[in-house]
Amino acid sequence: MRLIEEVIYKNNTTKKPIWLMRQAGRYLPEFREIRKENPNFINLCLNETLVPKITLQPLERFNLNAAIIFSDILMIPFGLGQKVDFKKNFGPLLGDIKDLNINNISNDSFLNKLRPVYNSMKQLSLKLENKEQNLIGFVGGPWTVIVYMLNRQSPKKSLPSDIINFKEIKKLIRLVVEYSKLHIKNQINNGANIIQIFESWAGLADKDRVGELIYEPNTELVEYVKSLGVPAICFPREIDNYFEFIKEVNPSVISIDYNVNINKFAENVKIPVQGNLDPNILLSDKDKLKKETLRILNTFKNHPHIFNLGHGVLPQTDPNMVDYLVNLVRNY
Ligand code: 1CP
Repeated sequence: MRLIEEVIYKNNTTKKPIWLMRQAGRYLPEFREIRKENPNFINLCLNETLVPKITLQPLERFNLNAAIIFSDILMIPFGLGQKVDFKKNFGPLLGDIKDLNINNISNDSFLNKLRPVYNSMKQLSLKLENKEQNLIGFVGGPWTVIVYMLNRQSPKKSLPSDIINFKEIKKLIRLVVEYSKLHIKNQINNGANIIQIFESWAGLADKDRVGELIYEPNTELVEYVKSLGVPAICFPREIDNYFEFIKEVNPSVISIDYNVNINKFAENVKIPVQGNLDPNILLSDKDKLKKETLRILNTFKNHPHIFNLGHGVLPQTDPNMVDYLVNLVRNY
């Protein structure tokens, strides 16, 4: 059993595994090198030579406990046939959902588009077979995915009213849930042994509709992941009430954002916790980083805990700071 699984299944509190959201990416010069030659981000995510390579780049540098496949939550809209681009210095840019022809979507059409992701996963699982690292697959939370599908770009802080009032929101959530399950199943069948669900825009869901928009779809995915014998980590970023989320959704692990006050958190939850260092601390200095890292480790000392950030590694992060952090946690 690998370390993260020991924390999840055996409630091990003495060992503190670590991986980082966005651990592969723009803060690594070796990634930027590849990215420069591959301006089309979707094509990069479908490249069966480069995806395993990029996924393993952070593991070659740092003593991490997991690899997370280099991919994106927007591969689901892409698989459904929506246009998805990534513009430099802007982020994702999607086509109009009106152009999406529901009648043309089938399991076969979806799987044919995403097959390279599963082939990359298979290669990675063979490479990690006898290693101590877990292999994490992921999907976006259904709400977060439809926020991009409808808004066509990052919502940043708020959503336009035509999205909030979109009449067919339930139908769209159903579609995304069904294909997320298919995506999860194929990642697990090709070797993913943990699934993380990134509900990054949970904080933007209408408080009165959090049940139908967040809890119900996440519960369905968590139950599905567990039924396939794999743990499900949920990251409902900036959700109003983490305790209610845990009670309603019952994930294997709750991943918390960096705004969560952890002082009272551990004593009020029974499940393992993942998080929650502010990625901005990695931009400061080693003293500050050490102090904050030890505060988090000490707070979760007697609780099953997977060390991680409260959101993704920022592009301007110095890799030496990441190395310092990983060693601090592994030697704790
Ligand atoms: O080089 C570039 O310009 C691309 C930057 C980039 C990268 C490195 C994007 C575009 N996606 C990724 C990879 C990625 N995305 C991973 C890889 C695995 C890892 O190392 O962690 C993962 C897990 C994601 C997941 C993802 N994509 C999320 C959920 C996590 C989060 O950050 O909240 C979201 C919201 C996206 C959408 C997306 N894709 C890319 C960007 C820049 C964004 C965010 C845009 C926004 O702020 O709304």
